[in-house]
Amino acid sequence: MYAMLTHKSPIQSGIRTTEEYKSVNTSSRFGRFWRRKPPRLPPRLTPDEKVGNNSFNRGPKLTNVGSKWMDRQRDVKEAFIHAWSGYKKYAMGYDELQPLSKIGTDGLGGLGATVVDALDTAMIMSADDIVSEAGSWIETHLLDRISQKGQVNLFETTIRVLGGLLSAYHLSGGEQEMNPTAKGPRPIVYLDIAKKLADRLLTAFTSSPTPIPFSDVVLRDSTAHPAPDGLSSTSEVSTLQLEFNYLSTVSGDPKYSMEAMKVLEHLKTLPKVEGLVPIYISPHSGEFNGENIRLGSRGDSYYEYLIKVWLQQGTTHSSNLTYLHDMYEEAMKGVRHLLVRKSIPSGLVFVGELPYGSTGSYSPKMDHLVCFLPGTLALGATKGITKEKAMKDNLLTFEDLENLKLAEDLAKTCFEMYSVTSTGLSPEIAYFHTQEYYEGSLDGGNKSSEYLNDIIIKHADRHNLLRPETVESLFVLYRITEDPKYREWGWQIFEAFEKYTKVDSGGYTSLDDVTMLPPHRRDKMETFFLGETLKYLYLLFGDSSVIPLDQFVFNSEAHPFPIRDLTSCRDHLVYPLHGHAVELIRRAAVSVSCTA
Ligand code: DMJ
Repeated sequence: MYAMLTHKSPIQSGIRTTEEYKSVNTSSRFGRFWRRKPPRLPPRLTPDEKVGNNSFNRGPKLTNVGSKWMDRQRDVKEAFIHAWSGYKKYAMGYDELQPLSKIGTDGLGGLGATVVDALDTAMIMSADDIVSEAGSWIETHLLDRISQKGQVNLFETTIRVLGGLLSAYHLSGGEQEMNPTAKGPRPIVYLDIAKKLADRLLTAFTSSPTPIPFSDVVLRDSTAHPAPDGLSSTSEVSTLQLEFNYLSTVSGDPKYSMEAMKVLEHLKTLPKVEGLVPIYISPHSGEFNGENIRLGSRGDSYYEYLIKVWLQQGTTHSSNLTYLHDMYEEAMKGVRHLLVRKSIPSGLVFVGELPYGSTGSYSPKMDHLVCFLPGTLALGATKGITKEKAMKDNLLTFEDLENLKLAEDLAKTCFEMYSVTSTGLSPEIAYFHTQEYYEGSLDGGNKSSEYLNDIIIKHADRHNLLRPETVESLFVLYRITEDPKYREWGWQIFEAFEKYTKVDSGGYTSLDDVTMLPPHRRDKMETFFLGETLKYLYLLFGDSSVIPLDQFVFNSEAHPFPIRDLTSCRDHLVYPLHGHAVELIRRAAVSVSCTA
């Protein structure tokens, strides 16, 4: 605390002075907390902090390791500013930017998805101008859009827009009923809009004859509809709960959580294959449809939310959600038993698919989307603390150790999916060479990769959409194992994005073929490039005490929500205090965790 108030920083302009800070806090819950428990003395500063980690003005380069990562983190922030500047210039208020055509496009229903998805990344990076621009657009336009727009997808709107609003509410000081940055609107504005949006989205649950929601909502008349084939994706119906739970916590209205949690309670009762589930489910019957099992598209975040929703409640609050932990653990055993294999000749560990169920043939196909799994496995194993601490305190079960090992093996495979191509960027889908499966002459084009014969990339799968899953897992694995190789891998991936996807006039673009030099560009900047990819890279290169993984849980679109756990209050006091964003996030975390 003392360190924060006296630390001189060129970007602390939004931080209150000592006197302002004291007076604001005398009536806040945060203030009450401090009166109860006096702050510790300032922690010792690391080399990163001593040179001012929060300064984004390039000074003389320092030779130590800390300064290398500070420089790299600054490069990621510059990339974010470049991405935003293209969006702002050509597409402000549209869902996405087409950076080559220099126009905006509404592929997600027209709620300005990039603005909302990018906002908390800007907050975390202390990109204050962007926080103001995005915040003021949201305050001025988003409510009208919500009441006037047509059909939106329940899942996409929940993870990107509702999730983005809620994390912005939290990171801007919402629970403290104050705005510590003075950038953008008051936090309550984000919460009010989130509630109005969620009230309409709730129709997807309440219109369905079963606990499984319909996939789409028409916002202007609050009606909900099933997808044309009548089915919902399993991952979509099970990837709403972090957001609706958190909204219930901060709004005090249980209805959001109740509807969303009915889905998971219902899924608990359905038959599974060693914990694994088909990728479609019918909102009409409430039953799974078909036998296709995979952890890629339509399956992925079912597994992610099982463990994250359990973690969200805090381990001391979660006894009634133990079933989620059990479902997760059974599913991961199923993954290890039925889906994990090794490629030949070089033995990359991968997760394949069972398109015809457990009795049908195995497909050695792995979507890039599956690369969320290493991060989720590592998080589930240590619950967000470091591996070293978990081992020292004897906290890891046999299952945790198996999952952690698999996490590290899969993270390597995901990284090799990038480095096997001539651009250094991953294809959307890879196949792996096994005894039963081989297709020649379909490699990634990087002749120096030792995995050129292990990874097969079909022509139709060679595109790259700027997806986050691999850097997400590298970030989580770095935090948990503290192995610097994950940072180095992340840097290589970032450099490839810079080299091949950056558009000079502003923004970044998806690619058609990562195996060709130069790659043909696709003309689309997905919202998750700002919401997830650049956020995870920034956090990977930064101080591990920013948004600690035992105190925050990231939704599927990388929007962090605080974990509810009274026992961790102590830990909030020992964050290294080196900047605006850290202090902002620390105060927000304290308020919810220690006064809930
Ligand atoms: C994001 O919208 C989310 O991460 C989602 O869960 C899966 N796909 C994209 C990013 O690839």
